[in-house]
Amino acid sequence: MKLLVTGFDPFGGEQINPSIEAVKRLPDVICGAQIIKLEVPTEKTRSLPVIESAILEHDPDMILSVGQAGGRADITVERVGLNVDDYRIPDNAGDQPVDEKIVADGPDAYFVNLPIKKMVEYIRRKGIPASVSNTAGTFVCNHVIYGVRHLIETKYPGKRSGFIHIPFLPEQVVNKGGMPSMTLEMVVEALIGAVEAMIEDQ
Ligand code: PCA
Repeated sequence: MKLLVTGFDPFGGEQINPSIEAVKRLPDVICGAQIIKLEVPTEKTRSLPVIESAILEHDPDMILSVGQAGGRADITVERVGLNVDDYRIPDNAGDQPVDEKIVADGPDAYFVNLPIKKMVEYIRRKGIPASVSNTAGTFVCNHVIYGVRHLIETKYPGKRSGFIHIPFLPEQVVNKGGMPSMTLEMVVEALIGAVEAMIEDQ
């Protein structure tokens, strides 16, 4: 079995994005499954083509994308992607769509097709706080959740995809007045737990 796990480059004035830092530190094999790691630009236009090229190159069974959600206190496994781009800040290419559809004639939303409750349970079992999230926002992460699910529905049937948001790292919040954070070691452990749940569910 093959899993594609993606993280984003830094955005919004941050020097690092913990999502790609954590993804890079994952083992190459988890529970016998091959883990392919990919950095995705925090850009509306390039994010999905970069992921689709990796799907074509590697033919993964499942795709798990990871993104930073600054301000959240725990690991959140996302339930749904909405068919809307409504960016509160410009993306890394300077794009700032407002109330635009991602796919003109696509459904309003896609539920992710990964075992989200089991992923939360496996992360919690490692002693790491986690929960299901019912909104991924309307920025590039939501774009990727919706867009990858749409690719699967329309071009790559049988694959499964989903998304995990992670908090800031402690070093990112030193001057952010009480903003929650989580260490990179914990985030990496959490992602391993989530991947174990995905593999066992397959
Ligand atoms: N988080 C952003 C996009 C890239 C990332 O890591 C988001 O939540 O949309």
